[in-house]
Amino acid sequence: MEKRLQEVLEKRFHKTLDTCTKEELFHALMEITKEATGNLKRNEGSKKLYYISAEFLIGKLLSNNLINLGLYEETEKVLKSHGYELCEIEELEMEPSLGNGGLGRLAACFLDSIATLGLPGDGIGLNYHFGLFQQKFTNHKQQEVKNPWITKESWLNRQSFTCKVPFKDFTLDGVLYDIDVPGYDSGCNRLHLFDVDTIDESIVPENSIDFDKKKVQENLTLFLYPDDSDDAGRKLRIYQQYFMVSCGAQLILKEMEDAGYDLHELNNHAVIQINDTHPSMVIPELIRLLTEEKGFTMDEAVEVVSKTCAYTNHTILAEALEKWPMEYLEEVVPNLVPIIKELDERVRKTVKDESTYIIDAQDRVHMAHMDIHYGFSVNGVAALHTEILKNSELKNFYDLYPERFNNKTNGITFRRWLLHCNPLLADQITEWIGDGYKKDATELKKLEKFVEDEQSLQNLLQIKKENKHQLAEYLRRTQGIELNEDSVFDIQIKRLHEYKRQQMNALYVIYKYLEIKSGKLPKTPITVIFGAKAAPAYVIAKDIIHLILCLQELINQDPEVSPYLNVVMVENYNVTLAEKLIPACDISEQISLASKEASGTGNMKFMLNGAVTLGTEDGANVEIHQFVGDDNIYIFGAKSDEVIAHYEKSDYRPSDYYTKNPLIQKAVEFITDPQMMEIGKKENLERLSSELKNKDWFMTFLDLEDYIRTKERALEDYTDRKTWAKKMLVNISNAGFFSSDRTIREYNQDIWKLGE
Ligand code: 26Q
Repeated sequence: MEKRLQEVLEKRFHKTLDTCTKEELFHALMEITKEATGNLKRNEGSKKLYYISAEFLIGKLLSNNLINLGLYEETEKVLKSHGYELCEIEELEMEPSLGNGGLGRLAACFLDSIATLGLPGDGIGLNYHFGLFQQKFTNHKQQEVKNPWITKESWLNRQSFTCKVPFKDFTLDGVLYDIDVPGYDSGCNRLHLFDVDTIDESIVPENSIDFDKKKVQENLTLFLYPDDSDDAGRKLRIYQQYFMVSCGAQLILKEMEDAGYDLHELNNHAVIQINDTHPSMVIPELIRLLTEEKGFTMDEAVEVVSKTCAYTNHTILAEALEKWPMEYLEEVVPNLVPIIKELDERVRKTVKDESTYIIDAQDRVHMAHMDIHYGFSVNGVAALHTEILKNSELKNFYDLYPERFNNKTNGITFRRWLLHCNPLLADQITEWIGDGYKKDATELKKLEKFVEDEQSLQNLLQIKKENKHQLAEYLRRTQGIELNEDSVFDIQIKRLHEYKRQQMNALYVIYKYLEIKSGKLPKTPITVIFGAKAAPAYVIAKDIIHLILCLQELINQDPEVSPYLNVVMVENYNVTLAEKLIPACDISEQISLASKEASGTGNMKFMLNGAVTLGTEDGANVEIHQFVGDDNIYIFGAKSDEVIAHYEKSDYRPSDYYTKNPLIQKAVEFITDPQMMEIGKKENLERLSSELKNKDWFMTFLDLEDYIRTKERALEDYTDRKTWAKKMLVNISNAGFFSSDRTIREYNQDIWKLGE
């Protein structure tokens, strides 16, 4: 490594390891890493997976790739001997922001595991130049600015593949950039990101995310749209989605033909995993290409495509299920309209249940319905989620096709979420049980024998303390935030959404503030940390950010309260910040309204890093609970059945709780307290308060009292450090199941069947 580094620095910059700048060193390391990845063997086989997704939230790649290539330690040593830290070089890398949250990060973890397991499987997505917006706070509000992450030299490798994508009034040329995906001690796959050569970054002003929405040729791949977009944004999303699937479908067919396969046997050589409904148009697009260009009859095309495509559902929120007005499709992708109508006709001929039709009475196209009728597999992402799909949300489809439904509980890659982000813990685990767990995560179970060992528990606490210190240093340096390192770190980091109930956590903060004001001091100081972006058009979500930022100022400036309670909202929460926050966490907040969070994956990352979950019986929390047992998790709140019943009967009234419960009333009233109004904006605080009192669609008040009680219990238990350390260790030892290697093995066994 040292020799190669010196060579590259000399050739590129006429510098040496002792004279180069950190930027030059970063670029040399990137070049060497790309070279080493390029030299890996490609994972191959007679059948290949295509994981098609509008999002791949891959995070920074330098350290991750060095780890997977087995070069990390050597590189670290060489840099150290010349006075550099690898982690400071890594800070120069821009984080690609090609995802909103869970679904995009899941796709990235999956790519890592697919490559690691040696399976031939590539990702297909879009190369958004500015990705998801960058979040700035001004006047206690979120501001969105563009995030130009692509630098002159990057991980992207331009490929020669091109294709034409026919829209209504014009045709766009698709070009392809690949990012290599090295497996951990394994071969390599690729992430294919399609782009348009005519994109014009200059149509977006500095410090803004505005642009001319009509110039599709110039804007198609500029931005990733957040999960709650305005109308103009929605139409652009159809452009993006069709562009992605058309390019993807053409690439897949070309690879199949190049390999000499008969396209009539496409399903024997390719499987396409559709990541939520965002890529669903790949089904009609493949049918279009096969019938128009490859001489297939409609019957032949429909049959082979249906045997090739599999669909993953990530949500049961009705508003997130994509339904496109036919009018939009006619305006954007008229080529697909007759095919979608034909697919709908075929359903109408054989299926009685009108609720499953692709085109509804309002002439809207239900993407998920198309996926289920014309795919061979439908999966949910956690046990509870899949049960809810089968028994309520998609019941009518389950009745039609029970054999298609299956569960694949999500997972995370332990390379990034343990080895990279928490080297102290990873090294300690290796010392205790050897490094077999790095390839077989279930070996973590061996840690359980240390739960009665005093010294081991002390070590674990010491590691947590050091990680909290490192986080404090990092936030001081990068965001000017001061943390009380001796406080309990209680962390909620995820996209801002009412169903995730950051507002409930904020109400706890108010409760605690009022307690402290009345003289009831906590035994251990508490720091409540938030990180979240809100979709720019999601008004209430932005009001919740406003509330948190106002509380942060009020509390941190109050000398009576701030020694005991602090609120911190980190700016621009992203993968890089998650990697610093998670290892430092004591209490992991997973407090969604039961039935609403399909799985969650942050919950798994926290568990793996020795945080204890405070959560509802929702998503994968249910499975975490089963693994660690009642004593090692704090569960509260209504169960999913109860919540679903409330929705069915529409009998939840926030006012019932508000008027009867003085604790809730006092906390809610404080949102619009004069002190708060002085710091924040009346309009925002009043709107949020009235939303809670009158609507509270995600039933904050239903669970608030139990939440406060349970959180108080957790905080009390935290003071018994030894008992708490046991809980930490039990969580780590049971995290093995949540490795994405396990998830991917299951996808392969049950759905993809690669390498048979
Ligand atoms: C839809 C239409 C128009 C514009 C945007 C969208 C859109 C974009 C992104 C809809 C949804 C998303 C993202 C969804 C998501 O991240 N879901 C999460 O997926 C995780 C991985 O399975 C789960 O763990 C989370 O529970 C789920 O919320």
